[in-house]
Amino acid sequence: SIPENQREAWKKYQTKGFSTKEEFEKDVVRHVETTLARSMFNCDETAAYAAASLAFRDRLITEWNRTQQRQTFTDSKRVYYLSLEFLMGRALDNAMLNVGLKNVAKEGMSELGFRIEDIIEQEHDAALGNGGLGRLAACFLDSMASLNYPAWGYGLRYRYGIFKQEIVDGYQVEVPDYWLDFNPWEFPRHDITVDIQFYGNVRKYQDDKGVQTAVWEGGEIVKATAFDVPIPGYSTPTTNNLRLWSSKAASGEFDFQKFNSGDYESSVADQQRAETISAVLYPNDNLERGKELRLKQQYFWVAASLYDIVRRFKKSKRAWREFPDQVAIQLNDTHPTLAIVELQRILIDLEGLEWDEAWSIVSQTFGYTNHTVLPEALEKWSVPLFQNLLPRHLQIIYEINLFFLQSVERKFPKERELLARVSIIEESQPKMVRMAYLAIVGSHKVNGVAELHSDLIKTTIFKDFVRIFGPDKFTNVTNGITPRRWLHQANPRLSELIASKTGGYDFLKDLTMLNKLEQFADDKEFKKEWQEIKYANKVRLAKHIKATTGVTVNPSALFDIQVKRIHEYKRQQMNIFGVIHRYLTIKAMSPEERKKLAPRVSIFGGKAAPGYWMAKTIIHLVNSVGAVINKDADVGDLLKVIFLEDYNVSKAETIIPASDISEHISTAGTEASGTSNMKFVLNGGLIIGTCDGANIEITREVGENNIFLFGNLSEDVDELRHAHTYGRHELDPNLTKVFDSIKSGTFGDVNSFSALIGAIEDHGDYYLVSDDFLSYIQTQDLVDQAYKNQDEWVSKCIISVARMGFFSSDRCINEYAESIWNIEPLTPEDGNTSGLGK
Ligand code: GLS
Repeated sequence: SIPENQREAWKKYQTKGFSTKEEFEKDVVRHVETTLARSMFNCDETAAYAAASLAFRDRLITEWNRTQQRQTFTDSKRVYYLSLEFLMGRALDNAMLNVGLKNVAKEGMSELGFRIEDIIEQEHDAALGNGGLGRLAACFLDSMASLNYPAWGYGLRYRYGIFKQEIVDGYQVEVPDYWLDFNPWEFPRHDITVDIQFYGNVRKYQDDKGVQTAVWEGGEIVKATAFDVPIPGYSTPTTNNLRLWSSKAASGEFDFQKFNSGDYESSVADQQRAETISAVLYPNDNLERGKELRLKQQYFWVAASLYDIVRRFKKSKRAWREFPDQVAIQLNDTHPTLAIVELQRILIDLEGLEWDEAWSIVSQTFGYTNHTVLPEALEKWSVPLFQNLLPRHLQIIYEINLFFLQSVERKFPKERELLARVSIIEESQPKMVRMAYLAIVGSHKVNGVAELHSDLIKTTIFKDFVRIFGPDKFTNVTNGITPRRWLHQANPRLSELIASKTGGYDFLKDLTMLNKLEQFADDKEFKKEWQEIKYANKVRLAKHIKATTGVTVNPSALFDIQVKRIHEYKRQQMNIFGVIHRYLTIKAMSPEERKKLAPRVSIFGGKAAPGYWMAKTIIHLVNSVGAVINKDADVGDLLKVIFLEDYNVSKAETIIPASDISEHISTAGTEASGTSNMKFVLNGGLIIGTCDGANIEITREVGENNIFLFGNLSEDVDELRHAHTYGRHELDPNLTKVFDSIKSGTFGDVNSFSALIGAIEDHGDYYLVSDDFLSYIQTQDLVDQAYKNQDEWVSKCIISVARMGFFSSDRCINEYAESIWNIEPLTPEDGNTSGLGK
């Protein structure tokens, strides 16, 4: 409907974004001088980072616009990925590499007087997540854009991401992470707002025709404003969108009347209460606490996202029954499960559909991914809390449950206990809403994140539901990682070496091409280069260790790394007990024996949830052990123990490429998948691990000779736990010696660590540390021996990398797209885009 002459004018001045060094420099200088109001005389590295980012942002937004127009014009089915966490890390380096202009930027910045490495370092991580679950969402966004899928992410724009961790006197101290001071990667959309209702009551009435309608009225309104983050695909024309919602009081202003009448505090209270909703990320990984504010966050985010999705669908003027042909919504864990209820509410209360028709649409639209079997992480919400905050939703949940239980009763008429077991409402005091059950009932597919995990959910926590819905509803999609960030960006030299042998950088789009490396596993020249790169990466990490901890480590030593959230089930305590065992062994060795030993640096990193006292105690023990061993001149380089402060995505990019061996040693059956295991192997490090999560599939791919597996199997865990409780629980003698040394005060105040030891000695050793300890230290000895034969070791690393193609998140996203979302890629060649594509 736009007249031709106007179209011409728009087209003529269409923004293109730079593509040459000169254009880039011009954009940078323009941003420094106008957007930032500075000049060449006061452009420091922060300003240079800002200007370079803005130049890239301009480019991305041009592609973003084209992508969105293309998706609208072709009216293609989109997937919406709902995740309460997106652990994005830094954006500039990623944007430069994905659009293929890092070299242009490097040369351009150099001509303007800056080193690109220094500019990249200026960026604050976008840390809107806790750990694996949030980083997975970020890898998925990268893959969806790189594979040209029409996809949106929806999340919350927390003012404070995961806290910054400081180590003070060996203890973790949490410091707020205020990251929004300057964030060039987001576009505030003040025109895109949604009013979100809380509290109030439900009034039911019958119209003239006797039809019952429910009206949710009263309560409180909070405003959601959209902030968009462009997500560039690697070497594709697609730039997708991550939409994050920020909360504000509906009026957006404080109450002047209250202010004038002297009621200062309550004049701003409404506003502050509203802003609290998107203020802070809950810092728990694999733990739910049932706090009202968390439920508020969930509903706020889900309601705003659905409003947006439904509005977009309604523009197409299609019939409601076509909704599942246009829209797929993936629930990243149970956190967004309310979306199921909200869509049902929209359809029956606001759009006037019949219950059954609405429910059929809803249950075809959603897919649910489960990320854990740990009972403490399974979400349950108290019914009274729900009743107060979301009264209409609770009614709908009761209806969903009623119809569901009726169908179960028809199918299994004589099984009363089954009904109680699978009810969405748990008959406890108070009653609880079981969110995972609601998610299963309201989705057409449920998936786990690695084979073992997907099997476990079918045989344990969701067993009854497999009987009810049949096995086809349950499926597996093994997690993956993006090779763009976790190889190309984190390890540019290795990426270059691989490119030189596999025929360019195509392997970054088809990771199975890595298999071409296998033929070089015995190639002397290649192995030498490989080793040099690993050594250089270790030197880089050693510098970081020196700068942050003051400890000097020898880059020729074996680097043994365990970085992840601190959790008893991940068993960092077993690792540090193993380190103490090693220390005691070295101390008892003769000088000759010591000469035969491979020097080792044990590196730990990770955050403990602020309220997780046992996890904090583990951090304290690691630091206390390090303080003693690192000062012990008698041991010297043979053993060093490092705790790296504030582990996050950007630090992971330095740490992971520097590992010789990394530890993935969870109690079998507890780690759903793990994804850092994949990152470490992809960067040419080997793994010591249990038969858990994706370790099992990594073993299948790389071969048993190229991984160090140990410990009990998941099928034996229950029996062992049972034996601890009801039999005599004899500890492994090696572990007893370790405990004795701690108890004798070798590592400082004995009382500090008594709970950690007590959990194993007196409280049933739930995580089976003692049961696996001997196998663990013996396997560590095998690692030592293997490392001494560097020639073979390097071959193992090369073969492993060559066989890692399966673990690309591209493979993973293609599986979701085919088996769950039913969506197709979209490129400018597809459909008539009226010349909108390139
Ligand atoms: C997690 C699991 O603990 C990890 O094993 C898994 O790799 C990750 C992504 O699927 O999800 N679940 C969770 O609550 N936090 C995680 O990191």
